[in-house]
Amino acid sequence: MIVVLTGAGISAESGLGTFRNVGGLWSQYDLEDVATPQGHARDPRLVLDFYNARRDGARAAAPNPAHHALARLTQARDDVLLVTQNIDDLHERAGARDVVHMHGEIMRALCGACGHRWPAPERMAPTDTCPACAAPATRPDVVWFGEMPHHLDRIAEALDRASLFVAIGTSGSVYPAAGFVAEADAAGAETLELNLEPSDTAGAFDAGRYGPASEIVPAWVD
Ligand code: BV8
Repeated sequence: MIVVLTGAGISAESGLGTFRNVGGLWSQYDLEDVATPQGHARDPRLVLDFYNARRDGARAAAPNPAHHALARLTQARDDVLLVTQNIDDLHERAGARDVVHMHGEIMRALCGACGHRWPAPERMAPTDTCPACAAPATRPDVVWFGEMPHHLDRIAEALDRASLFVAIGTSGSVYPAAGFVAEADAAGAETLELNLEPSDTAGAFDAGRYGPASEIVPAWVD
């Protein structure tokens, strides 16, 4: 079993912003204002416009060679679990199968009242209503800070069986994703970090390869 965890760094060369690099999203916006339920309750228009802009960016972006390499890996083997922290759909657009979006998907909308999910409209507004229950409680289908990520049981079960865990393009700053390397290590897996430069958690990995994802991920896959 190979578990791959991707973060914002794999989409950087597709033109999508990362969070914690210089000029990253969290230097432009206060995470508390745009990526928490409290921020959404305080100013839904600010939050919906933040995600409208990121959805526009994701639609305009194209998968890069790193996304395509991982797609080839998931097509060639049936013992790979591709987990992403990213909310863009570049893995899917590169042809990856069964992508596990633990932090949700920006291309989908969610009704906070009934839990209905549907393809997000071009622009979401606070006045939108749910197509299933008509409640004015729509939001992007993403996991905010303080909210439970998706598919944690499936991920934990895969980490427990993993012989290899590979983290790609993530700073290892956000939990519980940042704790996956320790879970894999405890299960006896080999752990590898593929990143632009050593992350703050590089020391937790058995090995690391550094450089742009579009170069080092195909080199690892192929
Ligand atoms: C939760 C969706 C309860 C929205 C995001 C301990 C245990 C559990 C929770 C916590 C804990 N300690 C603290 C917490 C709370 C919190 C947390 O972790 N806070 C941090 C700030 C300390 N966690 C939560 O709230 C989570 N939920 O805890 O629920 C619970 C309790 C126990 C067990 C389970 C649940 C929810 C977190 C999810 C938040 N939502 N995203 C959105 O996208 O707007 S998080 C967001 O930041 C991303 O999704 C991503 O996951 C995260 C980290 O970003 P990265 O992907 O790593 O990106 P970053 O910019 O940081 O790094 C990019 C890297 O790429 C860099 O290293 C860079 O060098 C590299 N790079 C750049 N260019 C390239 C490159 N690499 C290769 N090539 C390149 N070209």
